[in-house]
Amino acid sequence: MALDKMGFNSKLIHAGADKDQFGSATVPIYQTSTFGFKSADDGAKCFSGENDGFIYTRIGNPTIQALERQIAILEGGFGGIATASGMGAISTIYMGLLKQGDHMVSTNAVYGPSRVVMESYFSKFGVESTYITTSNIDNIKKAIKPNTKVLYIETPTNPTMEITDLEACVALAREHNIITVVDNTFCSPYLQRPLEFGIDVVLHSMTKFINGHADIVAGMIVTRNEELCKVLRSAMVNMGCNMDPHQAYLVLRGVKTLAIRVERAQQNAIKVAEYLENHPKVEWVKYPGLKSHPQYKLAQKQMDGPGAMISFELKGGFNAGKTLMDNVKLAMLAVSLGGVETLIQHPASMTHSKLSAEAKEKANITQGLVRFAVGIEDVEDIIADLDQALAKV
Ligand code: LCS
Repeated sequence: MALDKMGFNSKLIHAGADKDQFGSATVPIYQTSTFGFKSADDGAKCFSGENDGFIYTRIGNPTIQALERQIAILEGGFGGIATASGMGAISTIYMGLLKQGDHMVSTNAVYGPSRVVMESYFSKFGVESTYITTSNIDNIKKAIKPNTKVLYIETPTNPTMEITDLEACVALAREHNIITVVDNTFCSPYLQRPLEFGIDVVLHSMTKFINGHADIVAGMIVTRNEELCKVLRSAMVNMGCNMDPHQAYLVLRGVKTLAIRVERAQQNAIKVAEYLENHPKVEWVKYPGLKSHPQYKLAQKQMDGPGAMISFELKGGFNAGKTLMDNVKLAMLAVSLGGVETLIQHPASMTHSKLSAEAKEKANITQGLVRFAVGIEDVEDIIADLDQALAKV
């Protein structure tokens, strides 16, 4: 059966499984830095692109290529570019798409370092950027300038769970000849496929849901067309943001269970979000599966489910949140998300601590905001853990 005719679950199992000469069920780890050429002519032709043999692992490797193909198929794109980390993917995109004098419009509540890289480093080379609440499309319209080249969207945002209308962004960007980029980490391709809405480039921190087992750091870019794929692959290869074959093997192993992991974590998250919303000590909860979420309808339109990330604030603000974090026992007090284990963290002092106080305020990253990444444990245990910790607040 052709891969493109398969359902999502079948693609998870079969799209990465390039068979080797022995018919192995999994993709072998080609743990090599370099590949021998058949002849001097073959070497020259591999470099010129006439022959498609492998050359050197920073440029390409069979284990990594199997993963790139699989994630590109899951996202419905032309091709994938694997990177050492999610930040490697983001830096590659900035480097590949922007030059001196260009401008980028971005979501203000993006993952902290996605903004730090642009404001602290790319700004030194004359790239300008503006950060706004992209869930309001009028803000994007106002932020676009004649030199805007990239519209960079994170939806839902980390950690504020704000949702941006992908279709509206594409329509607006096309009017102005702007390349659209979406960080799809919080959803994974199981819950959201931005290329289907016309987005040009998708990226992932595969450290999160795609790998799912909290044992590696990894990134991926998927482009809708060949031209963008070439530009970004060249940036990745030349900057050395490449993945390692062993890393690729672990992601190929983890991604097979993406659908059942996300399904289970999401079922748990719906119950946890409802529990929190009804708790007297909770001030507010932001979760796309709750009717109280400001973009609840939009989430239903562009996401196949609300996911497993929740942000909330307790009535006692930061001190109450601190007491909660110090008293949970099953939930691990740690950054990251999308693994099988439940994690809790405080964005203002942890993942987003490098943002200025003003940037945090504009992005709604309040001092009291607690981020909860729901895992696949028994939901009764997750709720009992929160219950005993909240009793101490
Ligand atoms: N994009 C998003 C939405 C992220 O959440 C992260 C990491 C990245 C990109 C960067 O990926 P990495 O290089 O770490 O693979 N988010 C983290 C977080 O929320 N806690 O710790 C890391």
